[in-house]
Amino acid sequence: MTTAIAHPNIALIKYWGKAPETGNVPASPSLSITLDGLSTTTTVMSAQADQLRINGELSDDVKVLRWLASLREHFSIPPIHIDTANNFPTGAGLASSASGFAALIVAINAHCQLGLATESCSGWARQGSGSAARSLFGGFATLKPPNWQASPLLDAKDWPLSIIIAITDTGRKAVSSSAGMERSRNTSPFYPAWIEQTKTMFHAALDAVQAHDFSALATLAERSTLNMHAVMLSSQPTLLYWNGTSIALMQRISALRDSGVPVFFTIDAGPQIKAVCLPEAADIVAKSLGEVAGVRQLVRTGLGAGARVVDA
Ligand code: 2P0
Repeated sequence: MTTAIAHPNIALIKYWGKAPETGNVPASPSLSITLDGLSTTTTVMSAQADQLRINGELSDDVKVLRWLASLREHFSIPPIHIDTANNFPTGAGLASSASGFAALIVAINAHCQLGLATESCSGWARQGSGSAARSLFGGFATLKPPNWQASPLLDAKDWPLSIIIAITDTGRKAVSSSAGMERSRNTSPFYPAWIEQTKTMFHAALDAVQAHDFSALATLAERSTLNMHAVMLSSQPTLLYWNGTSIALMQRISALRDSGVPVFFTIDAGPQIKAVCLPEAADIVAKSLGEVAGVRQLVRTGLGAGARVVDA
């Protein structure tokens, strides 16, 4: 029996759209921060037949089962029980598939002695879910060509940032990320510009992180979020992942920054708002976001470590 833990990550330069080749390859590079407080814990044990449990319930999640089948085309993996649980809402724009596939490949790699290096685990995690590739590493990570395995960029301790997640709705999203990306690629008139712009912004963001330039990173990260949501909104049918509270939170964070507070927002395919700030601003940001009507819960966290085995 082997247990692994992984944390979700939030992309600051986002990926939304896949390349034409097989293997779940993104169409553009991305840069992320791995979180600390939220986690997926996954236990793998040898069994008579495969079984998957997600948050205690038996599941036949097609994404996981297909991924396991493709892993078995390359490695000898006996029947296993997989028991995986998140300490945060699943499928609600909090990157549960990122921490999920990262924890799963790390647990299987150790349990079945596949002998994969972390970068190779990242490549396998990506085939399950693009963003999962980045959760193999802690702190700041990138996912880029040519091999589309993630790489560590900066350690969590080298530039500690605080993250305040404002949860506005815990329901599952109506359109999955994979389906949404395909819809955007096929129908948004802005999609080609989005991909080109992301490549440029990715390089600028690498410089901002290496220089610890919060203000430059804030501008780039908010532009990446808004460009991605512009592509989502201009897809047909439209992909509107926000609710009214999401918009109120964006306005609140913009007002805070205008008043000199070092904070910016980032939003994935869901209605939750993630505020990223320098640690000294975390109290004031949390207090301010907590006052916005419609916020159900605030989760405060920092930058965390990469996926790892915790019990073998
Ligand atoms: C990202 N997202 O870069 C972007 C920003 C959400 C918005 O990658 O189809 O679950 O499984 O590869 O990784 C979420 O999509 O999609 C995602 P698949 P994934 O984090």
